[in-house]
Order: sequence, then structure tokens, then C-alpha cells
Amino acid sequence: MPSIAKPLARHPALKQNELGLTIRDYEGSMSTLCAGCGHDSITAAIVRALWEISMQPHMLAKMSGIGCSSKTPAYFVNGAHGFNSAHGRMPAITTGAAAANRELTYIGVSGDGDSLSIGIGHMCHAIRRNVRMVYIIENNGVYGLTKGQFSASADVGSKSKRGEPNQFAPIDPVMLALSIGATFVARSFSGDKEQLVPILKAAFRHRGMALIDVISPCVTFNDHTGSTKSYLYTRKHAVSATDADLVPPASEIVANISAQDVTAVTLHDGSILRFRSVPEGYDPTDRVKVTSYLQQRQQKGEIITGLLFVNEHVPDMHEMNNTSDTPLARMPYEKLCPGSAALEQLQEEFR
Ligand SMILES: Cc1ncc(C[n+]2csc(CCOP(=O)(O)OP(=O)(O)O)c2C)c(N)n1
Ligand code: SF4
Ligand SMILES: [Mg+2]
Repeated sequence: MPSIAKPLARHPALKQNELGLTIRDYEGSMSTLCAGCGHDSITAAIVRALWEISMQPHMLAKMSGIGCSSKTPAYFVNGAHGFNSAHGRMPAITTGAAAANRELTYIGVSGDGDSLSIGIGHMCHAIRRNVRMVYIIENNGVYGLTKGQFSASADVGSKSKRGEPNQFAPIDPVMLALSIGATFVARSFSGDKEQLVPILKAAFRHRGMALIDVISPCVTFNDHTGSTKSYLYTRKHAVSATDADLVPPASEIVANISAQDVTAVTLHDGSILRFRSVPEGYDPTDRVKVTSYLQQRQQKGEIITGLLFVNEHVPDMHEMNNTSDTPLARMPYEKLCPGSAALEQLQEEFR
């Protein structure tokens, strides 16, 4: 993918994180997206979240498919690993990479076209396997890269740039993910960094797949009157269901979880996710209630945002499949290839 390097100059007064890195160390190449594209705002939120959690750049793997959204891993963390795969195949490739090396942290960036059309089967099975990764759908309701055709997330009646209404029922990635057992589901808006950064930080701590659907207006093909993924429409209709806050284990000075309306969920690594519910009685750990609440609000035309659901008690792919702790690349040859006698014994078990 074409990219333009940014100048290396750093302001000496820039704040450093625990690793001594500044936020500029988490940037990538210059973006080649249209000025004002929502995807660039998401990139900025990813850069901030990774800097704040002090991610070691060389321990991150950035995965993507094809689309304007899938180009964005080039625009953050230059020092990370990356794989820009075929259209819709990001979840399958990430599943394989994670199985071969569980030491890396995986972030997959996809689009609504990439994930909800050609890649929908791959996405569903990665969710079912609970592959440990942060999975971002940069959702603009169109195929931006191929000039604005409706995607499968376009709402019925939503208008294209030329004014034609979409006729087909949308696929909602949040409802889909909830229905097939996703263990961490969130929705946000590219224009709301205040909400998106803490969600991303919590997602990186989740032991399993953290799926984040981010409404990300395409300023070139889908930001006009009549579109339900425009900046104006999203700003008017987005309603926050939860305020989420992450307390990492290192700073466990006993979080103030005493307020009545706070729900605390302890993540596997000891971090505490604190939810402050906006609607009365919102419980982000009850899948049935979350699904029904989202359906009710959607019927009223609201886009519910926030960290909507989390379950820390489901084993991830590594536990379910008993994958190796040692990355395959570091495994001795004898272990990787135990020889023909071992193969014969294995075949015997299937006879
Ligand atoms: C196998 C295959 N089919 C079709 C395409 C053409 N194509 C490229 S990107 C894209 C859709 C991109 O839409 P989305 O994932 O929503 O990304 P956006 O550009 O909107 O961010 C399509 C259909 C392709 N590259 N490969
Ligand atoms: S076409 Fe749309 S999605 Fe693609 S870069 Fe431009 S504004 Fe962003
Ligand atoms: Mg799209």
C-alpha cells in the first residue's frame, strides 16, 4: 500500500509512557484517506489507546483485509508487525497467526464491506472461537474504496449520494456478534474519542475477541442528508448506554466501586472494568437483557453506544484448542515434526 513517511522530529517536552515512548512513537505513515474521513479519527484513538497502555510496538500485530478501513494499519505503530490480507480474510488469517504465536497482541481493522459481506463467515467463526484479538469494524454503510456502493450495514431507506434508497435489511454486527456468543461487544462513533479510547484500552485487556463496531462516516460517499451513517445523523441519534473505565492491575489502589450504579467486572489479568450505567438497571453482563434493550432502542431509531456486553468467563481459542505457549517459530524442529512413526500412530487413531 502506498504510504508517505512522517518526519522523525519529536518535541523534547512530549510526555512519555511507562516504556519511555511518546505518542509519536505510536504513529504510522501519513494517511492517504480523504480529508475528514472517520477512519482517520479512529486511527488517532488507536494511537492514543496503545500509547496509554504502553504497548510494546514489536509485540503488536496489525491485521486487515481490503478497503479504505483496511488501509489504516499503515497509519499507526510503524514498529509493529502487519499483514494486509485478501478482502474479508482478516479474521481467518488472524486466527492462524494467533494459533502460531500467542505472544503477540492482535488488532484487526476491517470495514463493513470487508466483514459483513465477503468476510462474514470468517468473522462469525473467529467470534465463535473467541480468538484473542481486538476486532474493529470501521462502519460507514458503504464500500468507500470502490466508490460508494451500499454495504450490508446500510439501513433500509438510507439514501446513497445519488439519492437512491437502500431496500435491503441491514446486518447489525453488534446483534450478530451477541447472537453467536461474542464475549466483548462495543459500539462507538469515530467522532467520540472520549468514549472510544477507554473502550479500546479495555478491549486490549480482554481475554478473547473484543469486537468494536465504530460508526465512521465516509465524507466522500456517505455524509449527506438521508444517510443514516452521516456525522449529523450519528451525532443526533447516538445514545450512550454505558460509561466504561478501566483500572489496570498495577494501579489497584482499590477502585471506588461503591457507588450504587457502578458494575465492576474483573478481567482475567486482574484489571477492573467499571461500568456506570446511564439507563436504569443496564447490566452489561446479561446477554439476554442487553439484546432485548438494544432491539427496543433500535426500534426507536437510537444508535446505542458504549461497552455493551462483556463476559470474562468463556475460554478463549488457546484454552479451547490447547495451543502451544511457545510460538511455532521458536519450537525445535523435532517437536514440530515428530517423524513418521508419530504420524503413523496418529493415523492409526483414526482407523
Ligand atoms: C475478492 C475481492 N472482491 C472484491 C473486491 C473489491 N473491493 C475492494 S474494497 C471493497 C469493499 C470495501 O468496503 P469496506 O470494507 O466497507 O471498506 P471501506 O472502504 O468502506 O472502508 C470491495 C468490494 C476485492 N478487492 N477483492
Ligand atoms: S472514500 Fe470514504 S471511506 Fe474512503 S477514504 Fe474517502 S471518506 Fe474515507
Ligand atoms: Mg465501508
